Amino acid sequence: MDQQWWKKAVVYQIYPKSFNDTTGNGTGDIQGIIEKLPYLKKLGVDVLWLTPIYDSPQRDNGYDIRDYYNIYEQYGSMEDFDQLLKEAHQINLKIIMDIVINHTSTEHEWFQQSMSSKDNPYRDFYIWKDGKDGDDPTNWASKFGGSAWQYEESTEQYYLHLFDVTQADLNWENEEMRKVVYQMMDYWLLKGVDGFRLDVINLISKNQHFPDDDGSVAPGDGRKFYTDGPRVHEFFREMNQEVFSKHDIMTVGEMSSTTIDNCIKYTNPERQELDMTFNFHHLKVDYPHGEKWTKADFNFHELKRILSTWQVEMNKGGGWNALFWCNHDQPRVVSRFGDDTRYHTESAKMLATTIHMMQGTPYIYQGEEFGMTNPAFDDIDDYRDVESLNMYNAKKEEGMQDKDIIEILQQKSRDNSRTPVQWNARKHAGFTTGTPWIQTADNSREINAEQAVADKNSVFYHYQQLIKLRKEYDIITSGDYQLLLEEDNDIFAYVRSNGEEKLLMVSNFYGRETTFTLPETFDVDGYSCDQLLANYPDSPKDIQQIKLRPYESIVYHLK
Ligand code: TEU
Repeated sequence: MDQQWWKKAVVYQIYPKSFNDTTGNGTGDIQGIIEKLPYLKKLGVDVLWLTPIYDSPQRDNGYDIRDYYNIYEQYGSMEDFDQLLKEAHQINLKIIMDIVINHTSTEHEWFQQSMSSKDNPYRDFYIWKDGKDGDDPTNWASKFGGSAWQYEESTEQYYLHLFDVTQADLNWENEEMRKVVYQMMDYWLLKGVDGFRLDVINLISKNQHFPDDDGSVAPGDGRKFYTDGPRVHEFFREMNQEVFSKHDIMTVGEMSSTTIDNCIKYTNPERQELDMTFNFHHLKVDYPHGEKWTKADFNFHELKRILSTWQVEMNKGGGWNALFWCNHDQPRVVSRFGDDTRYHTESAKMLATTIHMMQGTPYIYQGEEFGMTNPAFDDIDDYRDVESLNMYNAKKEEGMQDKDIIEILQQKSRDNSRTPVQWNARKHAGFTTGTPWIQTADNSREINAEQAVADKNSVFYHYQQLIKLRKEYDIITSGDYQLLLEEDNDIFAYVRSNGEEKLLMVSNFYGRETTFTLPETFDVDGYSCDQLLANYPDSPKDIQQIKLRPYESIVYHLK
């Protein structure tokens, strides 16, 4: 058994709520996933990551878990899940679960117990503190707005919630709590799931002094007191020993505001913590001065610099990256860094190539494989996301005009990626026969899976090709990475090298023509050069000087 099979795997992320509804209740379900297994197999992915499907009041679409041992009833039953797992395994698709163990829903039994009295055995499963001079225990802000502390009158203490007020942070200092969490994880692995995506897992260890933030980064920030916290590596090693090491699985940690040094430690196999990490630095290049909630262009130079630094440094330190543009918290990449109208197909393919030829394990988010776009909702009533709604209310209170807030949401809201998968050109994009829980984007006639599968030049087949290349060319997994033309304003180009072999990836990131000139330092004497992939039919074969059309992207193999 290849212990590191996930190094050559491609993962497909499913957000079940918006994937495929078979009951007509407007919400996706597990049977809907089963129905689409042949489609996913055709695409060629190896692993499916399901965002949380556990029983939950759905304040944060399942990231608020009420019962880790049950399935959210609108998604189906445990029998449905077992069937999905079995049918996926029959066609060699693995399934990883999203596990949320930084916090639970306040409706979770543990929290209900914990809240009931100070001497309840579950009290210490969560983080309860006295107030300070009649105020919150610290000045930390919740990531979804407002204070990170909520006062509970009955026991006259505050509990910590880094996210929504209904998402109470678990107390990882408590050994008993850790034990029952590990048992729960083991339950899923014994069922046969193939691993975990661990939600905001680098936030589990809090600085036990609970200091106030001095506001040097942002008012009441607090992140430095719980991000990559004091005992986080110790907890991962324990989790690995107690749970992961007993199974042949993959683990990917979602790392909020992390550092390369920590991610190397998290994922270097010698340390026995996790297999790979998501980080988000490359997706903050349109957050000027770190501010998400503002309309802004993206900084192309920063994008190249950040992705390249992570490529080089993680490799040097023996770590492993998860590669991605999209997920359920991020806007659609073709709308964000590409052109979702005139050059929709070209730019969607270009972006796919640029990320897939890097070192790491690529993740494709549902709909990305045929170029789904942001929906550009212009009415606040179309938005569903708790973070977006909180932000809307906060900006309103600050006196911002409705129109201006909507413009920000159209660019930044997490709902941009949560609209129903556009399966075909029929009503509600073929997602449901009922009323979808969130509106579909209005371009499903032109952009949908059915159309993409019918067109051999579609974005879908480009992704299929990228997945195949990863299996055929070891260099994609193992080659070193070097950024070329760092200062170029239009071109993202890099070389992967592996002994005598090289891959050259060249992408034009803009809708204007430009010319790539091979740097003199790049010695190609004695190499023969093949073109592996392109997004225009007749792209140039000679790599000395390449005239690039809008969003043109080409991969060459040199031997
Ligand atoms: O997200 C963690 C997280 O911090 C973000 O991606 C967050 O949505 C963004 O920074 C807000 O601006 C994870 C999940 O992916 C997300 O869906 C959950 O809401 C969150 O954790 C809480 O469980």
